[in-house]
Amino acid sequence: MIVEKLKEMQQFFGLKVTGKPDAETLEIMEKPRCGVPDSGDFMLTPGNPKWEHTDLTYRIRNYPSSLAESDVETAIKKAFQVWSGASPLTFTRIFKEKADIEIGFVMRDHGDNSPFDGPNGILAHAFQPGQGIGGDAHFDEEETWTTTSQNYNLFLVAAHEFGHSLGLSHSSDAGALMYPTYAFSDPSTYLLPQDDINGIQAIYGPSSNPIKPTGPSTPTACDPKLTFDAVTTLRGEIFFFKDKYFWRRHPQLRSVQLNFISLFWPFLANGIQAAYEDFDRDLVFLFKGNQYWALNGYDIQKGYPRHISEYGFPTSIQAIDAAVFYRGKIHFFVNNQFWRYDSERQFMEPGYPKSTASTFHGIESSKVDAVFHQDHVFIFFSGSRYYAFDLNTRRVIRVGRSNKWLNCR
Ligand code: 2NI
Ligand code: CA
Ligand code: ZN
Ligand code: ZN
Repeated sequence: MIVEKLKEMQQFFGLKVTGKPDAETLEIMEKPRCGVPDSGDFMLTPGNPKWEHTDLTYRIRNYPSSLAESDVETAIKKAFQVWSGASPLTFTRIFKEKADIEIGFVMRDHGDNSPFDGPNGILAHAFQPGQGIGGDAHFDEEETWTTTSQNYNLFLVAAHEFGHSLGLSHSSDAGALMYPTYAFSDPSTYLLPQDDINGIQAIYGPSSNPIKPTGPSTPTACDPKLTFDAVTTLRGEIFFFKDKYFWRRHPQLRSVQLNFISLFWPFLANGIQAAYEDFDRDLVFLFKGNQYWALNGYDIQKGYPRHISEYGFPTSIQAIDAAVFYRGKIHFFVNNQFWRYDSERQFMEPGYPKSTASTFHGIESSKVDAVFHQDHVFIFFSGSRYYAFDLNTRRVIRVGRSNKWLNCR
């Protein structure tokens, strides 16, 4: 069992797969991880193989039964553009042998000692740069290839495989294209993640484009400048939202996991701005712009998203910074003020908004990013700091770095 785990880890980090805790394995295991595993970096293929010319050619040898030929051609072309946009490489389609990168849809045993396995599992594989089979990409013909969010999007898988064709190995950055597990992203708005840009440029140098491309970065838990978009409890756990991700923390286990918002709630927007848990109704409410959603665990409630004006906000309020539910009242923070909504009687209480600093002495910043509560303490997040405000003594009892909540020092 431990041997299997060690093997898995060695494979992941590109070490020799021995199943034994040897020196290089121990070194990786002892690296500080801040309770968030696998937030790391791109990796080059061992031996650093690369193409010695930048004008690469490709050929589509055959087509899958699951997708129209023109859709395959578009997906492949777009997948190469992902890499040509971030490097000096160019890709030209040719129609006769032998292209640098030969592309084929094959199944089961197909003569390279790496048989495919039918639907799911292994989706595709590609060979590192080199002569002959080097650079070639094979796709499992038994998958259902799509141009949509249905499994599996050919563009995304092809872009991943071509990373291998160019000399990249798997990355440990969960947001990277070269991460070893498939995760859907919308091809129409796809940007090559920064980790993959760093990887391809480490091999081939920067793009010749005068406008240097940059891509989305996966947030790192222990970045001292880390800020949150929204924080809420959810059935005993704490959820910290940031961009298209959230961290999920179990209070007793002290373990923290990074996840995609879209993996849990495919219908939700990225960049959630505020969130609270309604304990009385076992619902979590999430806010972005003037919209909000109600969730019961994984499930969205009927009739959502709704407009925040339903809480009684004036039309001048178009977004909420932070929200917390406490004893039947919802506190909504907007800029340096807050509103209070009576959740039982369903109305905005009179006399609001009030200045945040005048009610919560010590919360002086002009804006709160996120807030949640533990017992009778509100935990405010503003920039890279948090403030624990005791509702009984009505003062700040603790301050610290926001990322302390992700077990960073
Ligand atoms: C995952 C598994 C796979 C082939 C491709 C992926 C993949 C990963 C990330 C994205 C898209 C596709 C993104 N974004 O097959 C199973 C494991 N093997 C053999 C590979 O990793 N092949 O490349
Ligand atoms: Ca398969
Ligand atoms: Zn193959
Ligand atoms: Zn791969």
